[in-house]
Amino acid sequence: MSESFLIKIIALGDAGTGKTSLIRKFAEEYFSPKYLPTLGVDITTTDIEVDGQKVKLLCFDTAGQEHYGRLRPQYYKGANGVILVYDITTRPSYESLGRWFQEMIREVGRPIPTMVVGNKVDLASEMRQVAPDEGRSWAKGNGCFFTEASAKEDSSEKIKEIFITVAREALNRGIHRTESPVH
Ligand code: G3D
Ligand code: MG
Repeated sequence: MSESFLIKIIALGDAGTGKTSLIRKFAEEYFSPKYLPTLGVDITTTDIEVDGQKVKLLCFDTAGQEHYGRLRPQYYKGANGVILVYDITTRPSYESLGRWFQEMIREVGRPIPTMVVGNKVDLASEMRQVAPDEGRSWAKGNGCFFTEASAKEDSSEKIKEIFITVAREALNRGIHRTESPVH
């Protein structure tokens, strides 16, 4: 039996970009979020396999309050990976990427595997405000993975790849834990 790893992924990005929707779509088949009122976060736990390794993934999501002030350090504490979300139809959410990324590095203490997600691509033809190349080049410049996605229309399998990519990178870099960060 292989050892089971724990990986904590935190969702970052402006309110309304689709963080909660992405996590729900990813965890559709297992969805059972636990709300921890003391932290002001939703935690979704899923057991997945990454390249034959068993991984317990804990997805931390802000419970509607992106600016959670004094709770912030606990949200970031022990994070092993990030999904950093902007909305391709709302340019300011793209312009916020740097602020979220810097805050993450400050709180976690080092860069950790990060996937930048340009969400709501189903609305691209009518409402796009950020070109795919802009997202891609921001991600590349900051050492992050990049994808565009639609939490609304993409399959659960496709959204799952976002989380698996981050988890795989964390495993490859030895950034994981064997004990739950949730007490
Ligand atoms: P957040 O958790 O980042 O704040 P949410 O974002 O997941 O709550 O999503 C904010 C709104 O955007 C929701 O609409 C949600 O349904 C919508 N949304 C999320 N992802 C997508 C997407 O890929 N495409 C489209 N078209 N909409 C999306 P409401 O109206 O419920 O506020
Ligand atoms: Mg939310």
